[in-house]
Amino acid sequence: MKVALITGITGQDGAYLAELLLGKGYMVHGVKRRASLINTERIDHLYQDMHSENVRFRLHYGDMTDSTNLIRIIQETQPDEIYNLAAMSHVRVSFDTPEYTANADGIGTLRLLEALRILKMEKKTRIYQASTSELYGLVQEVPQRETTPFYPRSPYAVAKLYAYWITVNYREAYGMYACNGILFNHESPLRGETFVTRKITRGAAAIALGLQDKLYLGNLDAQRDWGHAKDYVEAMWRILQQEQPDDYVIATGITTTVREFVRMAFAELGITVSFRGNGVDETGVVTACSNEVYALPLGKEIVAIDPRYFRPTEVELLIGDPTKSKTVLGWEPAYDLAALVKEMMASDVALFAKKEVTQLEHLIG
Ligand code: NDP
Ligand code: GDR
Repeated sequence: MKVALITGITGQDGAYLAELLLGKGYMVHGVKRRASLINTERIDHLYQDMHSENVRFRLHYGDMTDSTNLIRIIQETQPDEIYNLAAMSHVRVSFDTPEYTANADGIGTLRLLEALRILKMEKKTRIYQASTSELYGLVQEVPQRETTPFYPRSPYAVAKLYAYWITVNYREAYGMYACNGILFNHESPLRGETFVTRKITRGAAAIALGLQDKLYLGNLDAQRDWGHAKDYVEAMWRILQQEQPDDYVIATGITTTVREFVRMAFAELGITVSFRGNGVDETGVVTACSNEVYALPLGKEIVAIDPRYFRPTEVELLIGDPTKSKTVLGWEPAYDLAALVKEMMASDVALFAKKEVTQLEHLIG
């Protein structure tokens, strides 16, 4: 039985990847931070009683800022594959917590790689590094591919740049099977509530159900290449199954504005949004509402700009070229953006209907 260790298992990707690997017969170990409240909702359905036989899913307390802890977990679990997904992953928040972000997202990767060397497991264990399209930052070339120069635009992206290169360096210096997946934005119903897609689907559901007045957003002009997390964790696994270690862009090749995502989300509910004005004065207005269930007053303003959500330096345009991953990995996404929006919208409407959601307006992101 193959053994995998996933850092960041309580996150969006960790949950989908754990499910995928369990389905493939792996023993899955996950690293989880201690929190004052239990935060395992995304993986609770995978839980197996530790006392029963043939348990294939286990969690270990750990943190990317704690070397000795990581060494011990790797020594105990002896993984064939490590998926390093743990990170302070919110770009705007990284401007508030730059030092911590560098430590967890940058040096954290080094800690894992060094742990493998210290334990003399550098030839046994394959390691996947969760690299990001944020590395491209300020546009140098579109579509962005494996050879496009990097120009990071946030403390998050700069930390991830270090992680990217230390992964390449350990591959070249020590012959480790260490790979970067340069993943473009990927979303799902499990996406954190402060990332823009989930914020929009959640906000649209709450507005339609009369639970929220307005949705406050930042830069509506930003363009992202959005895919579904379920498709992207499949690519992570494929990256570690190749004969030779390498780095791959994972993307759909299609880019869409935040504004268009807003339109698509509300359209799922039968609500037509039209935008007026430019820049900070831009607002969304309901001009028509074809669905009686969510009958909002005509002309009601439902989207407003709050400059708090602007970033000091923004990444305006991301569009990836997935040619290499399609040809070498045979990877093909099953979801398109329309199917993704549909699934996220349906999930958030159902959550609100079940009253499982509390308002989180104090969260900025
Ligand atoms: P999430 O924010 O949903 O999950 C991040 C995970 O990392 C959580 O399990 C979190 O734990 C954990 N974590 C954070 N800090 C630490 C730490 N110091 N020690 C241990 N664990 C920690 O991110 P995603 O699942 O969306 O992304 C997974 C990875 O992929 C991240 O590295 C992200 O930067 C990267 N990425 C994501 C993309 C995307 O579009 N989703 C695109 C490209 C790269 P907790 O639950 O306790 O907070
Ligand atoms: P991103 O994702 O920064 O691309 O990083 P996010 O969803 O946060 O932002 C996407 C774009 O939307 C704009 N935006 C807003 N963003 C947020 N969060 N909240 C808002 O109110 C808002 N209004 C407009 C942003 O300015 C941005 O341009 C994600 C993370 O998952 C990273 O970890 C990952 O590396 C990259 O995707 C690829």
